[in-house]
Amino acid sequence: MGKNIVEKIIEKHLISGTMKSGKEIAITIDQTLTQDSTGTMAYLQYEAMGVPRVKTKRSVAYVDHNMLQAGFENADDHKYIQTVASKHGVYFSRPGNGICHQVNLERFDRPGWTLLGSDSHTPTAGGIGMLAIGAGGLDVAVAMAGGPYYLTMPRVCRVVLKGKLNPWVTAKDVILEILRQLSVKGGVGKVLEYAGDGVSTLTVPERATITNMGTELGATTSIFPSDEMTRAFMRAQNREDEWIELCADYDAQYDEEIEIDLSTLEPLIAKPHSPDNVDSVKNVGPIKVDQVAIGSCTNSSYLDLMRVAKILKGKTVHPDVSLVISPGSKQVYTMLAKNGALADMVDAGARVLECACGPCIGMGQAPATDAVSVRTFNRNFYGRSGTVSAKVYLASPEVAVATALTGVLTDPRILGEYPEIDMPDTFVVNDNSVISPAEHAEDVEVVRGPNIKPFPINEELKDKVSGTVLLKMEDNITTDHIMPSNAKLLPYRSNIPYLSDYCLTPVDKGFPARAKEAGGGFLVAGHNYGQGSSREHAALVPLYLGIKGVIAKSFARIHKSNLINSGILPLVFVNEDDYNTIDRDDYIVIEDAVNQIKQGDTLIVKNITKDIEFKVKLEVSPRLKNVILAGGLLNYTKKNA
Ligand code: MIC
Ligand code: SF4
Repeated sequence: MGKNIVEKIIEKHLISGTMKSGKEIAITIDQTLTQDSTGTMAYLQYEAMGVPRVKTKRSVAYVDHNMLQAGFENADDHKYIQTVASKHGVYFSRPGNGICHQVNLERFDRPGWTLLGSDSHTPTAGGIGMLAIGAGGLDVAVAMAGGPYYLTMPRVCRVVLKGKLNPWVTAKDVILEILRQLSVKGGVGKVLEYAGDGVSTLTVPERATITNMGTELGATTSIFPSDEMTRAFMRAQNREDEWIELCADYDAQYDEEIEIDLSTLEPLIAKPHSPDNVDSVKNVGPIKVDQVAIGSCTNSSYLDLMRVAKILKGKTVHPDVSLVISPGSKQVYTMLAKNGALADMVDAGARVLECACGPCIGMGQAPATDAVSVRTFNRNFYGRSGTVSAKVYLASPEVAVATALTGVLTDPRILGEYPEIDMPDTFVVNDNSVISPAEHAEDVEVVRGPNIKPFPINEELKDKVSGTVLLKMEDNITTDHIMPSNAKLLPYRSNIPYLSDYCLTPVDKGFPARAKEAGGGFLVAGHNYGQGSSREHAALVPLYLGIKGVIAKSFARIHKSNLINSGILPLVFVNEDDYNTIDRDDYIVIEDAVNQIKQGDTLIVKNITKDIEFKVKLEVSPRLKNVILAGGLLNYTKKNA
């Protein structure tokens, strides 16, 4: 029987387990990437493992998130990452070199290889045919130390792309359409593998836009075949020698299939506050827009920004709109500068920022009170822009730039002829902002500023786990709710005690104080708890606050594994109706927890306040049970070393 692309790559990297969906497997990791807002924690954890030099084929540490240096904190973190990377064999991509996913796509991603990144948008590399997965920093630290990555063998969903996109309709509209169909939890436990005659009409950066935002489906990852288009992109990046052909066998099997006819799509937009709240630009209509932001790892490629520049050329941004543009990488920025496109943007009145995540993670450019912001990014979660009353919409660069010119949400098809941009035969290649690691570790002293504080480590699980329900939440709580990130908080990513005062405050401002007073307890939530980012802080900070377990209707993949790595119980209601019987301030107890976990997958929870019992499931592999019993992955690893 033939194989699909996912099976082909996993088979080559399989260390243990069988490739049966739902079963735990372990794979080797060829490459890792970290970025600075998750990286400090990842390298502190790596150091705690005591492995002198990374064992991957390539590991890269990026600095792209915490770029505003309003105080010493971010600069300190950059210095720590640069020195710790150098000491342990990790390449360092300097601030200014670009957003990790864009740079990795240009310079390092390889078809057929595996990549583990401490950022949820690591699947961007699927655009080149790499099996690329986002994970918590600790998982990435383990991979750098040469350990396998454990995951649940995903179901593979074949996404058949038919036909060709019409002018002004883009890759962003493809993924928005898929989000409209499948929702933000429709991809959980799955990999989306693209196929069909429409694939060959999409360039690698366009494919990468689709795989990037596949993260918003909750998917493990997304992947495209590696074909002649991939080869042309890699040739233009001066690395054709790293290209291999990769496609599914003609008789490959899939767990499910969806079909998208590219020629029927139109410009789409995700409305506040969820990437799956999708409608057509036409239906939403000409609402007044205050801010337009173009960039992020979803839409900041050379092709995207060249089209934007061409549309802006000789025109003026609407007086009521602030247009900000952040190029994705130094390569993109240099090319725009050299060919004059940068001048066209600046001349039209755009505010061009440095190449970094910037406004996507609330690092500056927070919109005005109640403002409408149209962004080419991948997330519009509540409060993420830095302004809680802002209404953030997600769309293609074409919709964004048309809107910046008119001042109202605009279907770009009114702009006339579509500016076709050809893929360059050669990109400007200059890797001088990627610093190679030191040859001799002893030459490097790791620099640790005062902002770097120790991180909390759990204890072995107790027999009796009890506490108060400190907060009851709805469906789709994001990591931006659990551990908000913005210009004021991102500088404290290495300082868990400081962050703890902001945990879950977008849901309930009183939560941190209540948790501290109670000395910890439980959280209760609806479906898809913890969707979004890979930030471990969304588990480490609750751990610091004494959270012992989260009881939810379902969990998002990366967050669930971060909870387990921290030794926090991720429990799922066996009967969803029990969610309705439990309230904030109820006192709950799990008796004989250790034995209950050892003996089965179901645990009895007693609600003492209501004098009732209900059942919860601990849906984890036997290995992960031991991680939980040990009080988290670091303890487990030490115990088994
Ligand atoms: C994000 O887009 O939410 C981030 C910021 O890149 C996060 C990582 C982080 O929180 O540091 C992610 O996507 O994993
Ligand atoms: Fe950076 Fe935004 Fe991409 Fe996250 S989603 S990596 S914050 S650009």
